[in-house]
Amino acid sequence: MQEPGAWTIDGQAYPDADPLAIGEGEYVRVRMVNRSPAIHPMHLHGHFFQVGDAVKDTVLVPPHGGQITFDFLADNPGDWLFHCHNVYHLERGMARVFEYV
Ligand SMILES: [Cu+2]
Repeated sequence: MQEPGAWTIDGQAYPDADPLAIGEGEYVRVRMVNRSPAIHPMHLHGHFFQVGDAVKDTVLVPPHGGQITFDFLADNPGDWLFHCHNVYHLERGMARVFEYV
């Protein structure tokens, strides 16, 4: 059970969240659906990705069912946090770790 007020990604609130296993050299597709009423500026450490014509490390996911999909190349081995840049969301669990395995 998540505590009330937690912000989750796929039902898990960091740090009580499973790492997301990726492999070096893979293209990783991240598909996000925002079912909350808040906008989420999602930030990936250690990598860049393309959204439209722009190369970014942060993308805004619109509220009320907004969807964003991006791909990144796993070319920087390590453990990398992927999190909402709204600090009050991050502090209540809105993060996961991409872990190279
Ligand atoms: Cu957020």
